[in-house]
Amino acid sequence: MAKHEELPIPIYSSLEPVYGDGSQLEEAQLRFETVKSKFLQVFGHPPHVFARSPGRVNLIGEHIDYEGYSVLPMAIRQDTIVAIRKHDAGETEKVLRIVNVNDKYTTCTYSADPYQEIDLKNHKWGHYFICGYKGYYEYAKSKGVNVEEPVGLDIVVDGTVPTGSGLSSSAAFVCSSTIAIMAAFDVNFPKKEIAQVTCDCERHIGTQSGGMDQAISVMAKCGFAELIDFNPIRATDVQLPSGGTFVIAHSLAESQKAVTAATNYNNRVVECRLAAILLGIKLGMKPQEAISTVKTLSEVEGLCVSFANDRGSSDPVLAVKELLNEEPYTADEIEKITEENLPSVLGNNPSSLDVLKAAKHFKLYQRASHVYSEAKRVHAFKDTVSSDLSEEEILKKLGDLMNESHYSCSVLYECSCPELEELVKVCRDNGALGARLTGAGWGGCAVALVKENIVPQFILNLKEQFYQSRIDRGVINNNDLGLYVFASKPSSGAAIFKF
Ligand code: NG1
Ligand code: MG
Repeated sequence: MAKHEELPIPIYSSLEPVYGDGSQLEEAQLRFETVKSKFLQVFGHPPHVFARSPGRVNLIGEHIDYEGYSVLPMAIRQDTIVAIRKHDAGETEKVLRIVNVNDKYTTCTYSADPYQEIDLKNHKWGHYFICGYKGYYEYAKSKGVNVEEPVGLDIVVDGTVPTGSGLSSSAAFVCSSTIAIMAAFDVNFPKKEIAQVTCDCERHIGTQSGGMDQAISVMAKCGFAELIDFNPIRATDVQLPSGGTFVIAHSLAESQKAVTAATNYNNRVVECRLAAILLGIKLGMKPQEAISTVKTLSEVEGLCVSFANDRGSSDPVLAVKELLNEEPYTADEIEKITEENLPSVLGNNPSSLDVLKAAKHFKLYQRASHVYSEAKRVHAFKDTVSSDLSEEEILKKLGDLMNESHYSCSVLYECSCPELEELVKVCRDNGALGARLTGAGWGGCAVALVKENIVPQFILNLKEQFYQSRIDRGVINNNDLGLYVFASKPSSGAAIFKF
């Protein structure tokens, strides 16, 4: 039997295989009806095909995917639906018209040129569709697929993944767009290849992302979290202990990652890259060799481990401790070691240059310590789940690992914020076995591991102790609380619908 990740995206003629047969199905039926009538109303035709792809919650393994390390997310039920119709070759208007069922997002129109530049200075929600559009053409071309001349596309989008929340609304949108475009052009590829294409193409938005979000959105399986490995992308099912539930809670601070990339997300990617190069040099590589070959911390882990072995340990963090300065580095200090100026060390990549312009100093020791220790926690989490400990002990250990992960994100990686700190504390005070920020951070959601039998009370307590004051101040509406705090089961991955 072909491996799950080798299979193409499933094509269904009804909603049940994805949305089950309960209340979720009813909600989905309504959404698909709304998308379809919007389509008819705006374009005067029904769509040819629909695609959907879910958001995700990362259980553990934060900010390490772009360093080549495995992560452990699960898909959530919230998703993005994209309905699409390809114009006939005869239709003259070669534009992509992208409409959202939510009027908050105004219609975006782009040329059908697949090689157009995305205007990053002028961020628009439709840009994520264009990422998928460009990705499809780049990929199809590389595969030798006979790509047709660009034609116009009509598109309607409906998303339920809250934006800026660390639940990957962006990947849900990019993946559902890419898959809808493929379906409109009547091609389908193995999931692991689509996971790679969508990861690569989301970078057109200007973030130097890893591949976690797209991989889980495309490859998720209902009922399982997945251990996602990179290079090559692979997904291994992880069955979570039944006595625990993951509760997702929004800090109500929005994390605008595309807008703050230079100081937050891309800054950390650059710091990790510089840390890796410095470690490579300290461990015997010639500066030129390190600059041209070392891209990630995982690539110098072997050297770090041998260094640690010589001192009777196997922990790469030991090499970081001994070889990097705990004090932040200035650009000058790094350049003395690399013997080359930083812009050229970073290949003059435009988004890295933005980082250099904005950065005062570089905390290489802290970032590398986070990455190496977090990578270990992912494997400890996976091993704990499949160990023969009692369920009680398993849950306790998973909670501890989540707490350690949060501490590392907060103190070493500095990607938390006051609202997340408060929320994580409220979660722990109310009986969570562990709680941590999830996703990129700097706002967005926390995820808490809670014993199944206390979930309703736990959510009530969060309401009282975290959300009520914000409802009183008008930050959110009482009726919307269910959008901001909810328990989540592992949901299924991307799908195509042809009715
Ligand atoms: P968010 O911002 O939660 O979608 C981002 C990255 C991931 C990963 C996490 C941090 C994108 C599309 N996603 O996720 O690849 O690096 O941060 O673990 O940028
Ligand atoms: Mg995102």
